[in-house]
Amino acid sequence: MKEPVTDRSNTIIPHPELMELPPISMAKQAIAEDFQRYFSRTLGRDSEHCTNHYLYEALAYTIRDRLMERWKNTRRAYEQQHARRTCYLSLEFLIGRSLSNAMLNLDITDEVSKMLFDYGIELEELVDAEHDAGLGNGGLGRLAACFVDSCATLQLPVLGYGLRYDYGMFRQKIHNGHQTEEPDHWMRDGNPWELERPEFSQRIQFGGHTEHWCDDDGTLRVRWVATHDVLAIPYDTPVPGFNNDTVNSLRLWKSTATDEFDLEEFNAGDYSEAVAEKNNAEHITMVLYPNDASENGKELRLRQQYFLASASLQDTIRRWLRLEGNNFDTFVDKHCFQLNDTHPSIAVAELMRLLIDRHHLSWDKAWHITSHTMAYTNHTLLPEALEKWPVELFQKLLPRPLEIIKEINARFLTEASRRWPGDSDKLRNLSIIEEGHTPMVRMANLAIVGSFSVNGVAALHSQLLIEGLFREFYELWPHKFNNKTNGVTQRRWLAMCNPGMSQLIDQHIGKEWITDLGQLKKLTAYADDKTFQKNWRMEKLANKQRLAELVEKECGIHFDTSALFDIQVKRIHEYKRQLLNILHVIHLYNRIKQGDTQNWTNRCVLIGGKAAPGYAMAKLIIKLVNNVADVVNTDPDVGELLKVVFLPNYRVSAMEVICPGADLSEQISTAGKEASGTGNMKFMMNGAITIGTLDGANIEILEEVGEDNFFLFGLTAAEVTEMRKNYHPDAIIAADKDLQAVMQLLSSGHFNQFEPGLFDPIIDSISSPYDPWLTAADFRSFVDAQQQIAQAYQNQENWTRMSILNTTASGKFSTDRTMLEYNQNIWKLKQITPYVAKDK
Ligand code: 26W
Repeated sequence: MKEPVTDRSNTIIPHPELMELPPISMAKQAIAEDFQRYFSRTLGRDSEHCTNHYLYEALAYTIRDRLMERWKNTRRAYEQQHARRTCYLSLEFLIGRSLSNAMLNLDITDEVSKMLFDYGIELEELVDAEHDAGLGNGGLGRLAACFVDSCATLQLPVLGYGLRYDYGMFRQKIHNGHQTEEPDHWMRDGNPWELERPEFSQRIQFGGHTEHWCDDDGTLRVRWVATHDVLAIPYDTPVPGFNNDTVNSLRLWKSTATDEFDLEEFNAGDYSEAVAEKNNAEHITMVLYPNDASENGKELRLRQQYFLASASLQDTIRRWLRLEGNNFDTFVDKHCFQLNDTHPSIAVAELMRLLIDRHHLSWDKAWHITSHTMAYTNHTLLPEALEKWPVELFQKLLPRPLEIIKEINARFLTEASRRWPGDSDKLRNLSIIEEGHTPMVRMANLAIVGSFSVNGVAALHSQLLIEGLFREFYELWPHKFNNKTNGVTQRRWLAMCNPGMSQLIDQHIGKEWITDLGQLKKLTAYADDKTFQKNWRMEKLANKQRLAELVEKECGIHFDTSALFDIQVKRIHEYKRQLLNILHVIHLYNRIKQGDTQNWTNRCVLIGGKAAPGYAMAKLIIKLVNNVADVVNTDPDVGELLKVVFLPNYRVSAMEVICPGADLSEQISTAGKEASGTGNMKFMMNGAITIGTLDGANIEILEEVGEDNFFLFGLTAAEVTEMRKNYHPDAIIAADKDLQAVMQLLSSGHFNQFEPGLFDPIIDSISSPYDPWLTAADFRSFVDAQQQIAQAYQNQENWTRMSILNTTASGKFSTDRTMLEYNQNIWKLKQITPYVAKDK
């Protein structure tokens, strides 16, 4: 048995006075004193070395101090009350910035702002000095961040577990219209929000082999030996609740080498090899994988997944042993592990291993615990995103977990064959191991077999899961399957990012909506009130102004705030159909060139989002958007009628400026492909009107807001399935003059004068009978809906009314509601009030 990784956990008992801190004040004067002290003493800066970054850092420490006692009190309350907890396991937490969020939750934004004003400093400048923590790709990662925010506000004992990547989501630059990627070293200037906890480090095993042996009692045991171990060091980030003294934790693991050398290698003179292994250890948490849909099967990715699962489970068991001793009888009552997609689903095998090999539980006891604590959330219907790992790779990297997976599978298939005797097709589909030339471990099957709950993220998505991808599992275990429609946190996505509109709301219905979004319904009474409408419009205008400034700075294009702001921001993917959007832009451009501009509505189109670096088609779509933008924006015939930009480096902090300034929210995926969408909710909350297909949560948005306040178009999911069987885009193009003209402009090379043939793959995909995204099929209905929108925008009073009604109907889409549903049906946690911090 190896030594524990660190002995810094030896606690000493200090004099109680050491822990007796005077209460911390929230008053302006006290904040000013701390701010000054951090700036001058801790950071050692003076007037000659005064950058926004140092001022930001001093402010961050000042604010963090005000979270610290609350943080400790929260932890203490959970421990002393032996609270049942949920561990939210996710390879991604797309946090963005933390400063404004912390100030909002402590309700000290105004005091801080005044304090800085006295020194001649603008709060916004310091806020902008913070780098985004971009530890996620898109929807799934941001959802995890919204979830932990809501759990803190709801005072639920939920602990986020993730990875502390040195490099987050790449920085996107645009060169000659092409995407290029730059590494995002987001912690280069330090990260004031995290607290290292080396005393809780864990050892993670890789490689080696297993030995089966018999202990003194004659019990068969397995040990996993000759492994190459890596250390996992936890870093905690505070997650403050809104005005409620709760501060939960997000625990992110960093990988580092153990202090051991391979002595044999070393003595054999292979010093560099022995040191190289250290390097390998550090690599595990070096970088976030930037793929958000297709799985690429890299070994390092599997290492990341196991590293997260093992470190988090060992950490949970460590805490259990400390608080409850070596008895696992009530472990199930006190834990739930929510798996954010299949990415951490190796946790099923790892918990089995820890319970059996380390803590000597029987298989049946260990399985009871595992299958009653694991719960799995699916986030995608795209088959190419379903994770599979070669058995061979598993054998090399994780031989012991693989043995356990095989045993789980054998027992599971026995159970399944009792239900369907002799139905080998069915059993083959259900099996965790996919047989074939390269046998594979199917992570979704492992997750479903090992979990007591399986959920989708919007009503349609959950329905399609049980009808399609997971049908046979549903037949076996209908009780496991459920829906939990996504949400977003209104603290960040309305209160923080749209202070003007928030204030207007407060003046009419008070502040309760910040923790009870359903309250927004009360605003409905003002939807027809002319004064309220005017004020609403003024706020929207100010937000559009702010967005226009961002566009001017990043793209050098002027957006006139009286135009319709038409926005699509999200990862670039064919199924999300940025292409359909740009076809409409080309159509508008063509109308202008034809002089067909009667009754015109000026429009500013913004598209933004990152393409996975290896996704050629997505990158080509970015290039097309940029080329079309160049042609449109420089054509004197077009002028103010139409502007188009591709906004580079879309990220959380950009969305905080974008969604308050949007008039129109583009949610135009091929029906049945977008699991939920969450950008759609942010736009709605901020009073944008949606143009959308019946897909994901759009359907629920439409249900809430009503069809008078939503622009619906396109085929339904069922129609998509039907049309795919017999799809003839050429006939559609031939029958539609407008689409024909658009295709003509594209194939004539009008947007690639000096790059002949560049867009051929795009042209081919639109005209292909095998185009899975049916872009041509939805063109006509999209253009018609856009035309209605252009007309509707000319009636500003009615548009404002629709805008207000979108905000007032957005109550359902708070992650507070989502978390309450997870809690009612899956987690069953008690809300816990921490001991109140002593403030002056
Ligand atoms: C294997 C690589 C990989 C990485 C990430 C595959 C798939 C993913 C995610 C499933 C991508 C993702 O973010 N999915 C989005 O999740 C959101 C939150 O539930 C949904 O709102 C989006 O519809 C879904 O695309």
